[in-house]
Amino acid sequence: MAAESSGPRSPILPGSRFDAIVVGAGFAGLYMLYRLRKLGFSARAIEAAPGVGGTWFWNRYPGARCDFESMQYCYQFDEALQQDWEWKERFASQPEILAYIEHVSGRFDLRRDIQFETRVRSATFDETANEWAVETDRGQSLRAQFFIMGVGCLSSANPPALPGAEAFGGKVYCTWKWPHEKVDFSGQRVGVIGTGSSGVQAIPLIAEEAGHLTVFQRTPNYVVPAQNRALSPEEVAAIKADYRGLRARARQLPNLYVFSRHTDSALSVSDEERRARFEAQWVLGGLQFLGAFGDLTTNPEANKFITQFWREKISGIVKNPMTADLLTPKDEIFGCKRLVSGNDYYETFNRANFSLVDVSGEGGIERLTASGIRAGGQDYPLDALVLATGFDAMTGSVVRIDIRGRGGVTIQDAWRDGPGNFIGLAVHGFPNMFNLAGPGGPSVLANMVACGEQHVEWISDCLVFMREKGLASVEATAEAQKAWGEEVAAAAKTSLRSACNSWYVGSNVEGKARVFMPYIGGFPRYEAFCNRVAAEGYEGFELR
Ligand code: NA7
Repeated sequence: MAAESSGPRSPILPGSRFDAIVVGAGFAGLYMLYRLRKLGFSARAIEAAPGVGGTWFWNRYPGARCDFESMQYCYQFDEALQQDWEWKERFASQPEILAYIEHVSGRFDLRRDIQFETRVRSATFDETANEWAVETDRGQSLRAQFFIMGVGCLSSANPPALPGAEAFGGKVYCTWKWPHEKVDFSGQRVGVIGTGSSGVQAIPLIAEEAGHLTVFQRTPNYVVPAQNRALSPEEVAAIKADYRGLRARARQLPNLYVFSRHTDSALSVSDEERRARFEAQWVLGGLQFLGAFGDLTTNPEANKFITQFWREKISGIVKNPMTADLLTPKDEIFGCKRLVSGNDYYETFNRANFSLVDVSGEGGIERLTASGIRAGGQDYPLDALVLATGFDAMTGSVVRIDIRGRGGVTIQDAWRDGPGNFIGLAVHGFPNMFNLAGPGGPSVLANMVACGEQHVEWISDCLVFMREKGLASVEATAEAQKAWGEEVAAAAKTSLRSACNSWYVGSNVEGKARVFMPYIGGFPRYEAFCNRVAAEGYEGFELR
């Protein structure tokens, strides 16, 4: 487990001038640091947490687990590393992932260039020197030619403004900043707000411990059983025998992820065949359900079959018909919000110590009181409240830094109408700045670790190119950025996901511009764009 923040704050490391400053020591930031160092660039990573891991450092709530298979949701840049590490479960738990990231940072001695417990407050581009002036919350002034953000897509929390919060006498826990010590809910009356991945993963485990658990649900989600299990030595050995082959196959797939996927239309088969296919994907478990047919998230007719299937599944599991009905998504488009991969989620609602409260109505949750929650005119007494209310996704962690590019333009202004960028990596007006695995790239729609690696390698190549040519700055042109924005928007139009509310379009954050942020055109097409740009001498960038 990561180092805890007991005792004095992590020391301030010496040095104030670097080739690159990397923000964040999660999967992407760590690999960026490794790569920069290997290529002979001086680099410093700045990390707010007292340990490595990024989102996996903070999100340590009960049940936290990845929804991508562990043997693919890990680095591939080092063959010995991927051969040596032994994943225990098909879908790794947060402690296992954190242990892995800790192992990587130790194996490559990365910590010595990471300044922990420090936040980047501001980054200002100095047009005369062609470098970034970076200020931290510990009073440091650092400078670097390149400013590279690995700040994560799901790391800036979006807590609801609940009236009366200050009056509540119980304890409040947030899934995104869970205490490091075990929280004991034994015998307590616990409330959970939020039924996205975090809530769905935490609820069954909290229910086992709590005296009574009340879930306040605004929107029912599609929850597919993860079918998690221990990995057998035979399947691990089979993957390791051709790990490179598996990675190469993943690169040819839209989500950079090998799983059972069918490309035929849900409309092209009989009712029985369709039902059997859904059943088979359900048994396979997890996000693979999306691969049942090729048109589930593009064709409304195909999408509707899922709603019926889910209704039957839920009513087959949940005994109380009213609870089953509340849990059933009705008008929600399947796949609009991220499909949730859970363990024993629907089964948990058969417990005696459980209540499900619908807060989808006008007033929703009215307020917190001294002793609990008031919703729908009723009081629900609580000793503890768990918030699992999600994130200001994809842009939140970027725009909370005071970033100023050419002419003092802020990133908040530049992104007022959405996170414009070129191939997801760079923003016009912000020379020598790169953003890892964020909006404009496949990122959250694909294997985030592998996407991060591709970004890191692309940026590294670009920096080497600049060093060899003696270039001072690289900046996406306005034209290239506009054209890429059109490509991202055109790809989004083909998916039902762009037309409904979710964090993918920013609708969960008040006032946020509504734009489908990730690139849904598929990883192979995306990578081809990136490679073409590089092969043509960084076409679409102005090099000075
Ligand atoms: P999500 O998926 O954004 O889920 C947040 C949940 O919180 C969702 O059910 C929301 O309901 C609910 N919510 C948010 N605000 C409120 C208020 N004010 N009242 C009631 N309910 C509320 O976040 P997660 O952390 O679960 O998962 C994020 C990603 O991390 C996930 O997609 C995986 O990629 C990993 P809503 O649906 O908006 O009605």
